[in-house]
Amino acid sequence: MPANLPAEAKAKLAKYSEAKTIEDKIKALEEFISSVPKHKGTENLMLWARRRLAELREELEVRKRKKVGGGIQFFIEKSGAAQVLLVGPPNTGKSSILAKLTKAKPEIAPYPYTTKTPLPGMMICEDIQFQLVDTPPLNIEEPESVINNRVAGLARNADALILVFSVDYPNIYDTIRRALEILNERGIMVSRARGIVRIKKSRDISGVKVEGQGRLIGFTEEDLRRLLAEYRIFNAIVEIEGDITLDDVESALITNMVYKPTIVLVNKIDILEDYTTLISNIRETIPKDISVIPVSVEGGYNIDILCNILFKTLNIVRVYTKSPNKEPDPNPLVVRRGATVLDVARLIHKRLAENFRYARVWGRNVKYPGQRVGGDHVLEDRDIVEIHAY
Ligand SMILES: Nc1nc2c(ncn2[C@@H]2O[C@H](COP(=O)(O)OP(=O)(O)OP(=O)(O)O)[C@@H](O)[C@H]2O)c(=O)[nH]1
Ligand SMILES: [Mg+2]
Repeated sequence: MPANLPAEAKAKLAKYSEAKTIEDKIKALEEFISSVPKHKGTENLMLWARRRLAELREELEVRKRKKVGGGIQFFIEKSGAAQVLLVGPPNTGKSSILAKLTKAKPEIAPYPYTTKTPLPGMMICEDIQFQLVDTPPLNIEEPESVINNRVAGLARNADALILVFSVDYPNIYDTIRRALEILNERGIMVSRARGIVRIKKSRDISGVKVEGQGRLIGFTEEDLRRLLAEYRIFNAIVEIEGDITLDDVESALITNMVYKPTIVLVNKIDILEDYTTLISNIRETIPKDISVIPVSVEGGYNIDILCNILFKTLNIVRVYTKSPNKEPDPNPLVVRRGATVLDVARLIHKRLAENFRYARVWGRNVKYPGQRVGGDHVLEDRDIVEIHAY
């Protein structure tokens, strides 16, 4: 249901997203809340606004405490090809996974709420590394718990999520549903649903540019520009995937929903004689685009396939660059699937892309090794590229 916000509320929301300090954000959000008419169409919006306000107030508290000393660090700087967050209810084996796949030494214990702060470790997958981050558990019993906001905050910054559940939960289906709800209510989407909208405000471009392979359903780019202008957004890239309506764009603007590629691990299957029915029932209850993998960390079952699954879920490929008459660089560039030769040139240097002439490619998508290709040639995993420029 569309929110149909009055102009005043839209202006306040713009003020909120432009605010630089937490104090200014809190003030703008308070004003926004009081300017929104209360009806069915604004229910979700109000839920989001109140929750965001609570998060901001909490953040302000934490900062104040930090100045005094102490305070917990709830942000993990990214490293490696992607940051992948281990998320789930208590005692499901998140820390055990981190310990198994990386050199990190988290605390592991047979009781819930062992992990108190996030902890990173590097997981080696062939010639690249993913940063795995262990997190404190989601509180399923008390969805409004502060810890859920913090974990969602970490998830917002991550590139992908591994949701970890365990077969020793009495009602695993309900637990999974509630965990997904906790994330969704905090703006983290784990499924692509119909389509995705990402709005990137940028001063570097002028005007509103639509990118991606999605389709605008029932509206034009001009309608989109008009809507963004109402929110005082004049320079932005709007990335769309799948089928997008104008309502989807407005929800993305208002609630700041983000999509995170996600896989679900169902751990401790060593306890069960037969897990096939359980796994297929779980697959039935969650969105189809999420892989559900039965694992046993302690038994070492299905742990070795995680690299491969992460690769697919993150939708990335490795590309090795080389100079003429030299061996390829052993360290690959990691790019999104569908990236072209020109995208890779741009990654290396802006000027290399501007002065691009042609490239030679060795790999799967060429007719013979070292084939000459243009800038729009799409690269495959493990391709070797030699770029020639003026
Ligand atoms: N049977 C069995 N037990 C496991 C497996 N993986 C982990 N465990 C046990 O489950 C308990 C909890 O493991 P942790 O790794 O601490 O779980 P966690 O999800 O990090 O727990 P919190 O930090 O409290 O959220 C420990 O006693 C582990 O030894 C497994 O594959 N099978
Ligand atoms: Mg733990």
